[in-house]
Amino acid sequence: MNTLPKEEAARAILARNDRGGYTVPTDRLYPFQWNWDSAFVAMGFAVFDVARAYRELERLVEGQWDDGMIPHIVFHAPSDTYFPGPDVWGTRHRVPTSGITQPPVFGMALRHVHEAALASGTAGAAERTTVLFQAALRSHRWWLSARDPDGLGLVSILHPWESGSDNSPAWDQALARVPTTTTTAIRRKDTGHVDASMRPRDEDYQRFIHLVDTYRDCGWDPARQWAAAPFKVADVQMTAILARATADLIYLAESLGTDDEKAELARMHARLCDGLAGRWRPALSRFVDLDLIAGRDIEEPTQAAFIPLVALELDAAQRDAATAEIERWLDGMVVGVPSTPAFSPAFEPKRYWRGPVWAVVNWLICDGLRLNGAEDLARRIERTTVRAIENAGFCEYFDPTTGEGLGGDTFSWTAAAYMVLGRRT
Ligand code: 9WN
Repeated sequence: MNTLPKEEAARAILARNDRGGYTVPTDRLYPFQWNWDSAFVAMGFAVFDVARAYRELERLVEGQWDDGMIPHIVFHAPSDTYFPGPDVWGTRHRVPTSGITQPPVFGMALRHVHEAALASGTAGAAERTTVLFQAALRSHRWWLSARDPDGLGLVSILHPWESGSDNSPAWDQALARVPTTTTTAIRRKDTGHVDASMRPRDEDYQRFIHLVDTYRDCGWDPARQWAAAPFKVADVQMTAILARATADLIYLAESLGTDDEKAELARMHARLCDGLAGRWRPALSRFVDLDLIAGRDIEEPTQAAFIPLVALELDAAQRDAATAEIERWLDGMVVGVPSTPAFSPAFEPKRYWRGPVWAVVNWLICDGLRLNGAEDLARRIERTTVRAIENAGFCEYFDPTTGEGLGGDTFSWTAAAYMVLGRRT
């Protein structure tokens, strides 16, 4: 098998962040199991240890709620280095978890791990995939019923943390309507691990926790939360990941599912792809979110604009426009794709989701570019991502203008991205 210059270091990070079948994103800053991190990490493990890749997904599913939701954090073991911990969430699952979710990369990871299992002749693959396939299907049903009750073909986030892009400029206006009052005392730990200038601001945290307080007061009931939510955004990044994951479940259902499941997944997929296709804005050459409370498009440019490529085959005009727009965002950058482009007034190259480059975002964008026949651009982005990691280390994110590594270091999903993207360059 090919190895990469930093292969050993990447594997060592996954070993070091292993807490017993699940991987923390990084020590101390994020000391629990995170939902979409683990899905990417499972694909990283699949490069060299398929059984461990399955284990990552199985441990995440231990946190799945009876209604199908897979929470954004599973608190398998206590730690006092992160806020907000289980006491703030006050959920009632058998394992302590948060009460919100994160992008459902799970279904994409499951197909990836299953294919790696078949290729390597791993024992018990069909049985393990089947159990996880059922978990994924339940979670996709939850998405459509809880987060698209009006049948728009778009799923909504009720908290910026659900998007995985917590302080993105895309949320600025919608979040500004959320009060800063909280019943929970805010005791941030993140700024003790990472410089405050690279993290969300205190005011963001006040609003984040106001939302947690609101939904906890709803008893975490999806319908009550939907009715009470002061923040409700139909998100193209989330919808695209769900649509793509649904396509991956359809693929798995061919060998592991029933006819009814195949038909149900096909209906879900059509509904999501239709919804997503309607979010293309030719004048902007990208896809846009919809603020359901204000009833208006969110036009702030962020990486989410290009994630739909992972789910949709664009027509030639759209594809040319989207790739030209990505090229514009890369212009003058040492490493792209920036989470917010340099021409945006909101651009802050070192602050978290307001400019920095994230390796896993590039992974999604490049998969989308490939699906849409833009192989050269995909390879270019992958190469610069891998080079940034080799130069700066396995950091949480990177300054696009310098390539400097920022945020937490020894990051699990960056190690996973390195192994997967590195093998393509
Ligand atoms: C809140 C773990 C997670 C990622 C998110 C990233 C960050 C958490 C935080 O870290 O969010 O979920 O406390 O900042 O934004 O994408 O999953 O790596």
